[in-house]
Amino acid sequence: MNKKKLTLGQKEHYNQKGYVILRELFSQTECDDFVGYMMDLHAGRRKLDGFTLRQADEWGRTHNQHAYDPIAMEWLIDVRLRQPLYDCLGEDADGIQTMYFWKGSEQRRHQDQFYLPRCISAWIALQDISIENGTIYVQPSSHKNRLITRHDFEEAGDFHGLDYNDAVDLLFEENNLPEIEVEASPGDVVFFHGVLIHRGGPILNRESFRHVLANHYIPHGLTGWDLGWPRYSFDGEKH
Ligand SMILES: O=C(O)CCC(=O)C(=O)O
Repeated sequence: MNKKKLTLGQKEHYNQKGYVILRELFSQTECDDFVGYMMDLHAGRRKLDGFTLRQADEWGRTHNQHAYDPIAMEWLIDVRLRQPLYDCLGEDADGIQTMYFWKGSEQRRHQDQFYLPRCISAWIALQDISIENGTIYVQPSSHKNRLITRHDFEEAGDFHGLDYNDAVDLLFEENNLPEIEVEASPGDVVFFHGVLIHRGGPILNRESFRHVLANHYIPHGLTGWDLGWPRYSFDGEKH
């Protein structure tokens, strides 16, 4: 394993705030190469079996590209991500999901563990990212409050009758904590807790790109993973 552990301060930041940013974990060249590759795929200059966009709109995003693309797989289980994930989770991680964004998502507030129980995220900036091109906004320390689950929408549930994102907005208000935007440069990685409330911010410059690979992981020892997707350990093992 790459032994570069999080410092005590970084661990404390993750535990208290629900996220930690490691700067320049990947090089500019690696980021540029990946962005170039993704632009080529999008333009059809390169062919890759299985390559599709998740949404119908022009820039959409890819979903679980690692399942058919060895390059995306390398980015999911890159050794430099292993120790930070270990330090945040307290155990080794398995990769379960990748999403490549060419542009900002403007996705409403949510908690990733609603979709992927026990997950943690490694959000990898492949270029400069700010409020201009639709960075993510996080509500620090919101991971210390509750996770909204599907049970909350059942008849006796706390958020019965509400739309999921409206429910998260309510929880966000109740938390009464400030929200901050993430500023990132190529190669920076934001590790964040799956209960942390976050969103894709508005894109102020509609022409701008915002190349990001968002990876999701679950604890290696987690049993009862029922989404039916394969999980990949950092040793490259599929299980
Ligand atoms: O990058 C974004 O805009 C959204 C990412 C996100 O919500 C996630 O990775 O869970």
